[in-house]
Amino acid sequence: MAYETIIVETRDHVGLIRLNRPEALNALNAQLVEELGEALARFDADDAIGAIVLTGSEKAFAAGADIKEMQGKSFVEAFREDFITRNWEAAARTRKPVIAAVAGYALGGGCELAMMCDFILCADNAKFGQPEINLGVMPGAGGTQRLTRFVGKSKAMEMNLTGRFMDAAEAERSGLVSRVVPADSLVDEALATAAKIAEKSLLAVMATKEAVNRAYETTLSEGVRFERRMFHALFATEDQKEGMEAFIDKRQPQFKDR
Ligand code: CO8
Repeated sequence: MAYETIIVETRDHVGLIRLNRPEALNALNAQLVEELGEALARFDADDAIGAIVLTGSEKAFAAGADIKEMQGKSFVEAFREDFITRNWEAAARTRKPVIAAVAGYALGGGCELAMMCDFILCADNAKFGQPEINLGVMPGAGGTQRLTRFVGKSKAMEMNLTGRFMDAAEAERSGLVSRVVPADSLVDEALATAAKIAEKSLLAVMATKEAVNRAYETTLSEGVRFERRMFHALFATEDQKEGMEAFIDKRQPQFKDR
């Protein structure tokens, strides 16, 4: 599949997707969102892939939805097409882990896209923000919801109401990102992290991802019950037998994702 707005590569068992509209700081237009949805779905369905890295350039992960494309839209158009929701949610729908590797700007829809991934590694030059308020609108893809869950009401409210950007240190301090790394090693670090995940049993990885995500959707007692049931279910896999046997035999496990 020939893509025009993203670059897709495979490194060992990791799928790497780079957003690639340098002329617009990777602003997310309809074509990019469509292509990204397609690439994520392909990696999700590819048995050779165990984890996915989504990144941009050193200057921008993505500076938001494409304002030039969006500007002329009417309410009726936006509402009838449910303005780009279908593929926007692709990162959140992917069952394999998706790591956002963010350098430079992650603004508006760019910040929302990063937050749809399973975790965010960022470069020391990263800047996160929800500046939609400056355009006379508000976030439309999770900025008021996911950011609040990540960093708490006070910070999310301030960022959404003022449009102020958060730098990498603040993003790490507030729990928005898992780690900050030097900009020139961001993609390598994200690929190494993804490769580590890809070595595990895919079944255990997917079950773990589902269980952590459940923490955002339900009560503690329901979440813990869900976790326990998933834990029990993994005893039906060959990978559980192999993983525990390998530990006892003092060797590396050979998982088969079965
Ligand atoms: N859309 C379109 N083009 C953009 C965008 C964007 N979001 N961001 C930057 N560009 C373009 C600029 O227009 C410029 O193009 P040109 O050279 O043709 O003039 C080029 O990229 C370079 O940008 P700048 O010259 O502005 O670069 P600077 O380094 O001076 O500034 C900034 C960088 C601070 C990132 C600045 O570009 C900026 O403020 N960009 C807009 C950020 C923004 O407001 N983002 C939010 C957009 S709205 C949104 O994301 C809503 C999402 C809702 C999703 C709903 C789904 C259902």
